[in-house]
Amino acid sequence: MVTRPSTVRIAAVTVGATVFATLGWVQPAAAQDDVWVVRTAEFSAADSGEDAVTYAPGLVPEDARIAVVESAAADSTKVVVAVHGLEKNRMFGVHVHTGKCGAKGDDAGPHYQDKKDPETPSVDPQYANRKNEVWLDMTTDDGGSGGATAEQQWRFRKGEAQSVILHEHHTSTKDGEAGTAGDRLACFNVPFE
Ligand SMILES: [Cu+2]
Repeated sequence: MVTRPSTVRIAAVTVGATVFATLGWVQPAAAQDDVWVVRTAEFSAADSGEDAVTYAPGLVPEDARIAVVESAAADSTKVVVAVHGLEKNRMFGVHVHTGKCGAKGDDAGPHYQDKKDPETPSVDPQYANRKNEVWLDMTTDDGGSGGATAEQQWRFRKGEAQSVILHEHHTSTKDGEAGTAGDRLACFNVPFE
């Protein structure tokens, strides 16, 4: 019989303009479109159904942690990711994907693209690039921590960007394999807005 650790903790908080308004904060008129999404979690087993799952426990252990922050204004979006407890001194490719995490890495679907490539899979650098997609490649330090920030001059279409995937290696920019970063190692559900 397999018992799952009871220490898995998921802290998930979305702090939006309405919350601040409820608390009595003065909301500047220009900030109506502002978005502030914060998600943190510990990774769990691939078949756990949790919001953060690992497909490669040797590289992304079940007690590793991830935090993602989305901060968006009128026509721009910033995404920050931080991780802890991953394989040390290792390169990871990281992207925003369209679908939700599942028991298999492929469940999260392709990369989110501002301008959608008519061809799939999208490996054309004209579409599969760091301006049209959200790339958050990172290299972990001696302690297994890492982080990255991406800034875009556009906003997500609501409901079309739902996860962050950690990949095997940094992201290629070559024609014919642009956007690819090897196997999917772990996935984290983030409801980008
Ligand atoms: Cu990806």
